[in-house]
Parts: sequence; C-alpha cells; structure tokens
Amino acid sequence: MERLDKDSMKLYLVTDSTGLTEALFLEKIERALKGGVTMVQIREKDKSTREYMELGKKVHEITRKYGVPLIVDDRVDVAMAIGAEGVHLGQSDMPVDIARMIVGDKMIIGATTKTVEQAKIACEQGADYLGVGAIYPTTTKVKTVLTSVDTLKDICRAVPIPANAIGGLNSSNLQILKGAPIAGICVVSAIMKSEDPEKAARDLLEAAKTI
Ligand code: TZP
Ligand code: MG
Repeated sequence: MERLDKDSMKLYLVTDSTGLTEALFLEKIERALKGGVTMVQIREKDKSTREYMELGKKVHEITRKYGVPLIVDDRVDVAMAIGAEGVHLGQSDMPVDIARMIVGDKMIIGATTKTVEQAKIACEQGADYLGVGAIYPTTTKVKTVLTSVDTLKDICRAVPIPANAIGGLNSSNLQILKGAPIAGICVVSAIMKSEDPEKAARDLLEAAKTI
C-alpha cells in the first residue's frame, strides 16, 4: 500500500497549542476531525522531548479514531517513539534522505520547500509530499518568507509527489490558489483559533472545491 493516500492532503491541519489548555487543544483537534480534516500534524516548538511525546500520544489516540494520519513536525525520534504515521521536515531539520534511512519505507515524510530546486531535492531524497508557503503573511510563523503562487505552481509541475499550500489561508482567501495543481490546503489558525473548528473545517473543504 502507498504510504500516503493523496486524498489525505485535502485538508491538512497543523496544530498549535499556544494559549490553549490541553483539554481544549485536544477538543479542537477532535472537532476539526469531525468537520473533515484529512491529515494532522502536531507542531510544538517549545516543548521538551517528553512533553512533545506525551502530547503526541494523546493526539494520536484521537487521529486514530478517525483513521487520519498523524505527522510529527521536526522530530524523527518523537515520530518513531509514538508510532506516528509520519514526520515533517523543514529546510533546517534533518535532511529527508537521512530521515528516510532512519524511519524506513513505512513512514510518511513531508518536506517544506520554497523553491523548485528544494522540491526536486526533497522528492529525490524520498519525501512523500511537500508543503509550500507561506502564501500569505501569517502570525503563526513570523520569520517565514512568502512564496508566490507562481512558484507554488512551478513546484507542483516539477515533481510527481503531492504538494499543498500553507500560510495565512482561510475559507475566504483561497481564490488566489485557483489553477494551482495542489493536492490540498494546510492551515493552523483558521482551525485552531476558531470557536467552531468543526464548522471551520467544513467551510475550508467547501471553499477548497473552488480552487
Ligand atoms: N509554514 C509556513 S506558513 C506556516 C508554516 C508552519 C504557518 C501557517 O499558519 P496559519 O495560521 O495557517 O497562517
Ligand atoms: Mg521544522
């Protein structure tokens, strides 16, 4: 079986626990899954390894119930330790080929890429999917450099693996992506900051149909 079903890329939620109690954080993820989120990435930058693992295990219990893959941001060791379905690596994280050697051929590896060259390298090194952005300015990742939709399109055409768009996306601003052969969209705040993550997920899926 393929490691990654392309349909899983449709609505990719990257989590952010900032400012939330653990209970509310987990509840938001579950409600988003009810609304149709197809893939979840746990992304924690300030937690200890132990805390990252503990939270990851709790998120994994929820994603499993919905049959949705869980991806761990940055940390190959944490992903393996909790039996997550995958790991997501940026340009300053472990290179994809080294990660592939460590995790074997069962685990999904995603890579953040901002240029066609980075995309080709990630693909050659064994990535299963790409995240491309930030498309719009975002307060979730302040230091990120914007990626144009033209570059996003070039990346999608340059590699055979699915790519999704990330950065400042919400259900009202997806038109910019029209015509881009992306596999889906990826959001943090549009869901994590919503009072109603289930509706937010539904609205995003509906809006994404127009891309
Ligand atoms: N990588 C590029 S932009 C971004 C990441 C992790 C954050 C996107 O967050 P939001 O809240 O959906 O703009
Ligand atoms: Mg990273």
